Amino acid sequence: MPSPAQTETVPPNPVQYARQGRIGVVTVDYPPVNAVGHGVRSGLVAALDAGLADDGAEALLIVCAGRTFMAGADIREFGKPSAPPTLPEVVARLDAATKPVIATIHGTALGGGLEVALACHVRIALKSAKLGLPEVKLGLLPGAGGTQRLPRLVGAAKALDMILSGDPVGAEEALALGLVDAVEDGASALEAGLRTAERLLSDGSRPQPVSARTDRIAGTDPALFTAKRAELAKRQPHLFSPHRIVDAVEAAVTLPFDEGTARERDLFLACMDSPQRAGLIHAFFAEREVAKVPGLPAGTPTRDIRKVGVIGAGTMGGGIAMCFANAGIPVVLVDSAQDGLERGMAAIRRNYDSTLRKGRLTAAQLDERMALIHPTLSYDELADADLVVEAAFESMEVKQAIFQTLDRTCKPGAILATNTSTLDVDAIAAATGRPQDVLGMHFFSPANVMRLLEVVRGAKTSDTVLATAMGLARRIGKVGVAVGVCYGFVGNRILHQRGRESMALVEEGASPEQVDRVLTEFGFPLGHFSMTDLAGIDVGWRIREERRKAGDPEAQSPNWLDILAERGRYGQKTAAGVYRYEPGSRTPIPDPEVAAVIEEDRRRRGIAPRPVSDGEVRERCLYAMVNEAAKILEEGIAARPVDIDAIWLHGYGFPSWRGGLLFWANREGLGKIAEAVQRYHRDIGGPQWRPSALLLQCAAEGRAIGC
Ligand code: 3H9
Repeated sequence: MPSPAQTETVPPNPVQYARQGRIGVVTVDYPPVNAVGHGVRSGLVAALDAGLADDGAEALLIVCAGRTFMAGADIREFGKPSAPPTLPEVVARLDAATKPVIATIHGTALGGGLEVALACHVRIALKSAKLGLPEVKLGLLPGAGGTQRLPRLVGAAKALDMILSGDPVGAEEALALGLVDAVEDGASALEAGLRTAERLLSDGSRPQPVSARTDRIAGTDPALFTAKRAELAKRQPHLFSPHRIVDAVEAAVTLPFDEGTARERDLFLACMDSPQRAGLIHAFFAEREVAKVPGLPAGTPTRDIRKVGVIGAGTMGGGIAMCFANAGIPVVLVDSAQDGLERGMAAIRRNYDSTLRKGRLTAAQLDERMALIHPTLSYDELADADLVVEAAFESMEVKQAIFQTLDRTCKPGAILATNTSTLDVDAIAAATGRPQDVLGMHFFSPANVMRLLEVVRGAKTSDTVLATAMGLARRIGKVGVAVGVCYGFVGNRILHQRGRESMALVEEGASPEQVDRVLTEFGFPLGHFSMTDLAGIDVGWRIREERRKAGDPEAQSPNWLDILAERGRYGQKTAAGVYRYEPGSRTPIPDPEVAAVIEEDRRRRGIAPRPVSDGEVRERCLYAMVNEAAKILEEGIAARPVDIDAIWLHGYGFPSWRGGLLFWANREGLGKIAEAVQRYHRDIGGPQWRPSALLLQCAAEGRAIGC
């Protein structure tokens, strides 16, 4: 074993050099994730110089302190002038080191962090480590040799898969692929690295730098790149960086290393300049920013959630139960009818079976998760639950009755949450004697898949209850966003405006297909009407019925969607809705029967259809959303623009490369949007086009919303 440390520390932090016996140890310590920012880059060069100049050091070892290896370049520096040394310069120095350099990886080696490891001569991973190049998720490509070195280790096809998906691989898979040289279990990164370094020195072997290897790329079939380009043109036509990734990996197999690296640099800089990079990085930080709720102090006490109840075994309730079971939390699933309960459990089982078939779950995990969900008809079994989420029928009477029962049944301190999407959380809370323990937890369908969770704070919800729900959101892998009480909260309130314009456009002369095409061309995965078919037309129909009963003047006259619902056309689940569907297919097919219903509806309302341009569809759908979002901010229902961005990114498939609704609006130009909103207010009228005061003010002052 090496002798205890003989310290020859090179200041400054965050990278230190110290010798242990004949091994020079370079330690990166830059919390929270050892991002390779300017200080780390300079520190790495200084520590490398120190190690190379240290006659006592025969090999060098790079390890990281804290929870992870370097998790990538420092994203906060992007968009600012890059201070030398750049990351490509750092990795070039490592590659050319005259002593063997070993990297020991724990936690996650991502992006620029993995590129540092790839430039080392030997890579060791702890068994729990994950390795990947996720730059594509930020609109970038690996810009410090990753596109050139990864194919040299794992072959061009696998490298393309990894860089285009951005998903990491585990240590064992990395070993099988040739990405790492060994996997260590039961040792710290430092111990594993020192052991490997000693072994290497004893063997006297001198591993070749990855840049010098060609065995895995020789003979790569050029058809690989043609096929990838065709696939991307079809599957990701909007995205900029994936196409550049294919170019860069192709350069790895067609050009000498130095030329390939220069090509990678050019392509990287082009991605860096693209607006998609700015949008995707905004989306990355938005996801993390929303966890910090303004006015809710960090460290607010939370309650332990060890057991959860879910009321209602329908599609939503079943999906919600799965969310908790997936996180290892036992669930009591309550329904009022035995057959409803059986259908719900069978649907959950089918869902898990399908995940099993896709290889994303093992049979043992499936059994564990099913065993965590306990179906029952009895509310009494909720007596010791720490949290109950009600996902029953969308009716105030039904929900208030359930909350009265929960108030009687659940232990003091249990949190009572409603999954309502439209009803007043305060009115539901008022049915209990503990409104401070009541809040909304609004999941999005399919609840076990969609990452958004609107955490609806009622007038009396306590800080502890809000903080507990926000923490729980993260624990179950959701993006929790705190919102206030209003009809539809944030997401559906904005969706409602888009829906209203989509309907109006069709009434005036557009077709549902045209509206959907404009929205998918903008980057939404589904158009408004395809989404309606997926969610089920009957859901909105029932909500409108409820509103009609409540005397809402806007909901008085049934629209053409209600007529489709009355005919049993509920959407994908009945293979017919706004579109029709072939058995087993989700591809929407325009249906003349629907065109006739729309025609008939126009006649009934005395509307003479007119041609509607794509530009008008785009403006009316999107600008109405922005106007509503600005009103939501004015009213304090959402605290910050970033909350609205995160809600639309994670709940409604807003294209992440556009950053989010308000990030996009700022780029589109608030002046242009405000002018159009005022024009539509004048020409079309209606409360939806009443301009938001905040929007007008920002436009007049030439500033972005939120600045
Ligand atoms: C790149 O490397 C380009 C190169 O190829 C080329 C260069 C020439 N930088 O997610 P968490 C912050 S591109 C700065 O909550 P977790 C994060 O904002 C980069 N900050 O923790 C948060 O801050 P706060 C490629 C970063 O345990 C805190 O760290 N790399 C960075 O759930 C904790 O983060 C990536 O894309 C960063 N790179 O997950 C990896 N990463 O506490 C991006 C994180 O103030 N990172 N922060 O809110 C991740 O995927 C996850 O953060 C990770 C940890 C898995 C590492």
